[in-house]
Amino acid sequence: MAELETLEKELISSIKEAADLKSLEEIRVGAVGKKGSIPALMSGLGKMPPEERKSFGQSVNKVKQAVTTELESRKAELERIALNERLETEREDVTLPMRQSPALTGRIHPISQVWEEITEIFADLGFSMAEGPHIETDENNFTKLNIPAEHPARQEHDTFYFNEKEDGTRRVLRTHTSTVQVRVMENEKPPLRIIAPGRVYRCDSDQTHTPMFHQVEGLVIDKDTHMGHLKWVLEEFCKTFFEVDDVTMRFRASHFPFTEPSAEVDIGYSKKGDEMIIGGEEKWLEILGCGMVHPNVLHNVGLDPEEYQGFAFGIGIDRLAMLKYGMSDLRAFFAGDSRWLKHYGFSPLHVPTIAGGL
Ligand code: 2NM
Repeated sequence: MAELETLEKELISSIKEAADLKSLEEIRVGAVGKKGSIPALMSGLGKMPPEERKSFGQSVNKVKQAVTTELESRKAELERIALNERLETEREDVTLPMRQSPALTGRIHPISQVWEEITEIFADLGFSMAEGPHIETDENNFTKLNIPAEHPARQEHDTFYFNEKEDGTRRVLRTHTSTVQVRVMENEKPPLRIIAPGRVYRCDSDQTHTPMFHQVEGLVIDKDTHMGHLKWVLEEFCKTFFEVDDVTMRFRASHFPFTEPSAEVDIGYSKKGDEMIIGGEEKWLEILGCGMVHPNVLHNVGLDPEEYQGFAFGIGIDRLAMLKYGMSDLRAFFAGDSRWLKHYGFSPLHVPTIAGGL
C-alpha cells in the first residue's frame, strides 16, 4: 500500500512538472497506457489472496482516477499556455500598409486597350466579333480575295510562306484578317455585320513596320448596303474613338483588289505644340482603307453578287494606338520593357465602355 502511495505521489508530481504536451503524453503512456505502471498493478490482482484483492483493486482505481484527473488538468493548462504563446508570436499588425494587389500594379498594353476600345465601339454599332487561324491557306489569304497567283499585290504583301506540301499547296501567315471575313462569308448567311480584330504578319521590319502587327477589319453584307452606310459607320467610329463631337474625314479614291470602288480615309487635324487636335482641315492623316466588296470576292465565297453587296474596311490597331496615346516608337510596343509598360499601360480595372468613357 505504501508503494502505491509513492507511485501516486511520483506520478502526480511529474505530471505537474511536465514542461510540454509531448512529455505529458509520455508520462500518460507510462502511467495509464496499455503497458503502463497502473495496468501492470491491475494484472497482478489475480495472484492475490481474495480478501486483499478487493481493497487493493479499489486503491489502484483511486490512484488511476487521481492520475487521470491530474493528466487532464495539466493537459488543459499546457494547451492554454501553447495557445497564448502562439497568440503572442503570430500576431498580425493590422496597421501595416497592404501590399498592392497585382490588379493595381499590372498594366494593360496599349494595343490591348485600343483593341478593346475598337471592339466596344463596333459592338455598340451592332457588329459581332469573329476570329480565325493565323496560319492560312493561299486561297483564303489571296485567291478568294481576288488576288490570283502572279498578281503583283502578292509581292506587296511581303508574305511569310511555309514550305510547300507534297500536293503543291503552301500555307502562309495571314497578311490581313480578311481571311476571317472570307470564312464568315462562306459559312454564314447574310445579313452579316462583323469585325475581325487580330494579329497579322508581313516580312517587313523598319522604323514604321514590325513583322507582326494588329488589324481590325469590318464587313457588312446585305441586299442594299451601300457606300453611304460605310461613310456613316466610319464617321461614328472616329468620333467615338477620338472622343470628339465632330471629325473631318477625307475619302480618297484608292485601289485594293478586294474592293471596288476603294478608298483610303484621312482624318483632319492640327498641331498645338506637340499636341494633336482632331478636327479641321489643316493637316491630314491616313487611318484606314475601305471599299465596296468586289463582286469577284462575293462570287468566290459563294454569294450571288446580283443579290448581295456590302462594304469592308481595314484599320491598323498599332498605328491608331500610337496616334491616340502619343507614342512615337512602334518598336517599343514589342520590346517587352516593363518600364515602358508602366508609363504607357492602362489599369486593368479600367475597362473601356462607351457609357463609362474609353
Ligand atoms: C482593307 C481595305 C479595304 C477588306 C475586304 C474584305 C473582304 F474580305 F470582305 F473582302 N475584308 N477586308 C478590306 C477592304 C480591307 O484594309 C485596308
